[in-house]
Amino acid sequence: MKKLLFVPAMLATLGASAQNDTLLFSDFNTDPSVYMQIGISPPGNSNDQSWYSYDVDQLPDGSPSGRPGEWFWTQAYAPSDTLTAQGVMGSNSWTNDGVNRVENYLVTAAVQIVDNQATLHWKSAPYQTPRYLDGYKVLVSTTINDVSSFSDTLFVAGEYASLDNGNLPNSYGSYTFDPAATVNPMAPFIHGMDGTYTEFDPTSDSSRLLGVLRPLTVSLAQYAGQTIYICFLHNDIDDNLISVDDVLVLGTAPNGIAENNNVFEFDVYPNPASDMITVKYDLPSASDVVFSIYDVTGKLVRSENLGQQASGMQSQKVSISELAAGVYQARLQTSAGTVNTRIVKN
Ligand SMILES: [Ca+2]
Ligand SMILES: [Ca+2]
Ligand SMILES: [Ca+2]
Repeated sequence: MKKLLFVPAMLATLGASAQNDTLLFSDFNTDPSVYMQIGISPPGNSNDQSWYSYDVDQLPDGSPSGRPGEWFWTQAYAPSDTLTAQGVMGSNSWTNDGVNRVENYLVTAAVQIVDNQATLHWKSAPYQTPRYLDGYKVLVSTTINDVSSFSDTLFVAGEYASLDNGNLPNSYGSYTFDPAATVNPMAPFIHGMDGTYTEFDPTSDSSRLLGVLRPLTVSLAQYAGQTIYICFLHNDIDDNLISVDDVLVLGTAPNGIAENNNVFEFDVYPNPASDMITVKYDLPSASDVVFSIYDVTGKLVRSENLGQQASGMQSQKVSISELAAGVYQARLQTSAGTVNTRIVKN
């Protein structure tokens, strides 16, 4: 009887893992400029392996802080939840312009969606809510990555529009929120309205709570069989800041788990390995290089900044002796793109 129970459990585990490969992941805990073009307009490529952060509105920061016009890497502002936020992408809407919206695009690398099991996960937090709550959208392009190609709306977070009456921190009913910036049939998500993922801010007035990074998920089933780009569009009229963290796409990897479909040579050997591995790669151009290892749930378990490397064939030894036995995805992030390969720890 025990054996009969054991076998189906094994099968269920194997089945689940095939749909939980990490197709895309960034926790922004290390400098994203290794794989992200910051301040550069996405060029309209298909199958582009770079991320892009681009400031369409070009409105200057209205605060004295001199913050960047596009999504920027930061440890400040966003998350009062310091346990989970070692680095996020933040974006500023404080422009003192009551008419024009900021229009800041954070565009992911291309991701190939094999079947209808794929899901997008991320976290977001406003710097302040309900007053000065920033809104944003999650968009998808199924073609190329220029900003005008993001025709699908997956998710909308509403923004602060006005204070109607009263001045109480938890009284969301005292505020109005613009749900979508444009006409959209989707019910808006309002950060903090359900009373969760906020913290009292003792340094601020009573109309402002701090946002805490909140996990969010949407299905990508409609994109089965397509290669897509995902975009976080910060499209808010003059308020404050929003942060995004832990952008993750889970699904079935093309041609089985985490196949090496890379833009340049990337090998790890021996594989399987128990102690030391050699990471070998052929850089098309000089680049900063970050080597990371993720488990099958997409959790980062190891990250090593290998620093600036010359072009050509390079190799580095990395210890994996502390990892538990199992299947992992090894990832190399470079200015030429992000490459992945599957490794097994004995
Ligand atoms: Ca901007
Ligand atoms: Ca982070
Ligand atoms: Ca606003």
